[in-house]
Amino acid sequence: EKYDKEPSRRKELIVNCEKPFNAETRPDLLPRSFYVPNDLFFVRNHAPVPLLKSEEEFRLRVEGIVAYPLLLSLEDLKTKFRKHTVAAVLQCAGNRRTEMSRIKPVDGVPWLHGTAGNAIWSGVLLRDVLIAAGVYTNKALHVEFEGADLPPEEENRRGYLASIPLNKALDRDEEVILAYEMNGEKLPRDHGYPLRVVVPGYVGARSVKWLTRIICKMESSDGYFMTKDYKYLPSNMDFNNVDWSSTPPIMNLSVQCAICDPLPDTKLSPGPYKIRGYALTGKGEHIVRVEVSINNSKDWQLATLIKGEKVANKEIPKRVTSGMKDWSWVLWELVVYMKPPTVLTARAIDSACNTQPEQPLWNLRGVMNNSWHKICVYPLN
Ligand code: MTE
Ligand code: MO
Repeated sequence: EKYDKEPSRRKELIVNCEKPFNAETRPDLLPRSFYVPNDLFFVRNHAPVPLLKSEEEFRLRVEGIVAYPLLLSLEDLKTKFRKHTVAAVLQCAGNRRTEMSRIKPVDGVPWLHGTAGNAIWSGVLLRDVLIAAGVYTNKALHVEFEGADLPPEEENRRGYLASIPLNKALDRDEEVILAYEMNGEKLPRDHGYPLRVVVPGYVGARSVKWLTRIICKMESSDGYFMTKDYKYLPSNMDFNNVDWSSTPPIMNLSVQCAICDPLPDTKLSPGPYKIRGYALTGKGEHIVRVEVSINNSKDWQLATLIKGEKVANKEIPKRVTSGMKDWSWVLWELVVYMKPPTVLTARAIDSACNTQPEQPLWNLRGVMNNSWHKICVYPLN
């Protein structure tokens, strides 16, 4: 059986699909710590988790439009390159898809708002590896990543594929890394052991797990998840008239905000409550404001933002970059007196004044839903 070597998993995850394993964090667990514990972090797999015989045997190939193709062991990466640490949120483009499907059915895993998570990633800068390989910056325009897993969607291709622009990869302030640690621990199998890409500020689909190959190319990847999925299609397209080439692959995250505690449809007696959630954005911008309404979007109050920097009382290592960009989420909280039934709404604004739409913009794949987050709370009896 292809799925009999899967890792063990926490029962607290909300499982949407066992094979391949797809599970989100129960949203009310998310704001409990600034970094989501590894075993509670959402998992988005498209195939069985690849099994590595031994760490010593692992090799990463770096090739394509480069002067010096490389074959690197994990030891090479750890000893020949400077270690880099970045705190970055990962969010699946399908986060909050279920809410969008209330407008009209969409195609994809029915996620709530639990497919986002903040973590500390350590490894080496992709930039350093590409420079070591002598990438031809006058010719190559994209960097393609290949994972060791084989999703059925990839058909006759080699593995899970995605690419990012070479500019993003080479810019040290973008902090794209090849990570072998997550929150200070060895990368867990579900999250890409032994090596994954982390592309800060991009949708999760570009952060390729179980990375085995990097290819510098002229064109962006023709992988399934670049060309026929993770696209924000026009709202008039459905399966009968879909034209995948009409729309580019999604890269940057947009402003997002979610109420995590209380959970939707919770029954509460009247009283003071602390509402909690997360907010995030793309392009290295940071969240400057979260507004919350407890009377169905009539009046708004400012939530307190929590920008944690410490993990287990240890400062995360100072960035070697200019550090002007922010790839983490923020947590937020607001104490209010609630009298159910009522509708709670939350919305965020980032440092480039990006805002969220009031309603989801429906699209076939149900991606990039960043509309105002609304949940209902009901009286206890
Ligand atoms: N990489 C590989 N090799 N295979 C995958 O199925 N899924 C992608 C991305 N990288 C995927 C992958 C998607 S769609 C997301 S949202 C993130 O991994 C999820 O990362 P996580 O499972 O560590 O949370
Ligand atoms: Mo995803």
